[in-house]
Amino acid sequence: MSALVGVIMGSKSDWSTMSHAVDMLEQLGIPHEVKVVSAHRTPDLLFQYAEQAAARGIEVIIAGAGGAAHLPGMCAAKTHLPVLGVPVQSSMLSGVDSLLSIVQMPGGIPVATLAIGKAGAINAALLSASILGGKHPHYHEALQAFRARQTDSVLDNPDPRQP
Ligand code: RP5
Repeated sequence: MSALVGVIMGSKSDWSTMSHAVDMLEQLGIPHEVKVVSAHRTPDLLFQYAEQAAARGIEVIIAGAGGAAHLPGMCAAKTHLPVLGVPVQSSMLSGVDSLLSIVQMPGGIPVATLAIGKAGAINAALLSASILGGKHPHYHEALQAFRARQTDSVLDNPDPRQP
């Protein structure tokens, strides 16, 4: 099946964060593609990617970036698809710069902004399943199964001294 979720990031250095989104998409069985697309270094590629994504069958875009993180916002400006922004933890400002760059979109062009770093990447994949599940119910089922396993893992081992 062709990709339903496009995972893009500003640099290969974002992969250690964004790989968590991809791992979760794989766990949920959601077809996806992964690519480095930089708002600053490859702006023409970003426009092309965002403009063509819907016609290629992509239904959700996850965009991760760090620092002056323009990628999710510029991507959202060029597509009607939902864009989920993941702020990558930067070395200088610990990702607060990334978070504010992504979350503070002006009214009119939304980016659904997740938490900084690994948690945000994982949750972007889970949110993709929520969005896709409206049209493809089996992704809602995969999401519910994941959440049931997560609940069981807490209930089955509630002693904090046990690993
Ligand atoms: C952003 O600049 C990327 O998303 C990355 O988080 C940050 C640093 O990129 P590199 O200098 O590591 O390539 O565009």
